[in-house]
Amino acid sequence: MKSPSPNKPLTLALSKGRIFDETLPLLEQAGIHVLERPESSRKLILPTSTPDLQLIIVRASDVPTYVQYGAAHIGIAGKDVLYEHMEQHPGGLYQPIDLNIARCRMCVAVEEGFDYHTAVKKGSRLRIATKYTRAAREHFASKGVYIDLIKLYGSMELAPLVGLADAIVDLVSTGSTLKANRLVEVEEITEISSRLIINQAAMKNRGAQLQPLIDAFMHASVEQTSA
Ligand code: PRT
Ligand code: MG
Repeated sequence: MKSPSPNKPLTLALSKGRIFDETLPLLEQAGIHVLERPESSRKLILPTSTPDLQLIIVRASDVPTYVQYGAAHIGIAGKDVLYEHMEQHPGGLYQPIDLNIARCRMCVAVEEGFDYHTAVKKGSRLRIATKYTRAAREHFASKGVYIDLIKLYGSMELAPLVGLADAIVDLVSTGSTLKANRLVEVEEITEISSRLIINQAAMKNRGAQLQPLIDAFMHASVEQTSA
């Protein structure tokens, strides 16, 4: 696993959308201003007011990969994404801080009217559609429920409505997506928030440069949590 060249700016990998939006205030609190918005710019590398820090904008599920391989020194990713990533790539990443941003919960949901708890009690085999195959497999194994897993990459809410699955494992924040699709949450699997992740080799080689940034994130996330 290579560590990025020491003369290059530190690179922070983020996904656009909620993680970017909720990271901005943390950066601002650390006195770091992002000079362009990913929504209005097509650039994938965004400069900041700090010359030795740049951002790269990647898919949420790709953030751990960029950091693991050292293409970014540091990143922010949801625990949902990290848990799935670590199945194939255990180790290689420090995860020092829970930033408490982009909070939601991972849960099991079914179409209104489907009696999930009775199906589980009867020992029925369930078809589960999800992007989170590791979390789903481990959740149902711990309950002793036999499942067939169907891997999807998005719009999981559709699967029960068209007969692709009996249930989905997905993230819920306000609950309005489930409601709009006549689905109900029947079980919470875990709470989710986003963590700071750091390339292990970068921590060794550029620790002195990284530490103030880590401290700033730590400080800003504590401020935010107690605000
Ligand atoms: O969108 P893309 O396919 O590129 O990837 P992504 O969906 O993984 O990225 P993004 O930016 O949508 O989410 C990034 C991270 O935000 C996730 O990895 C989670 O850790 C976190 N997060 C927090 C959420 C939500 N809340 C959330 N509500 N991620 C997704 N959702 C989706 C959920 O899957 C469902 O479709 O929003 C919908 C439900 O929202 P409510 O408010 O209607 O309940
Ligand atoms: Mg999304």
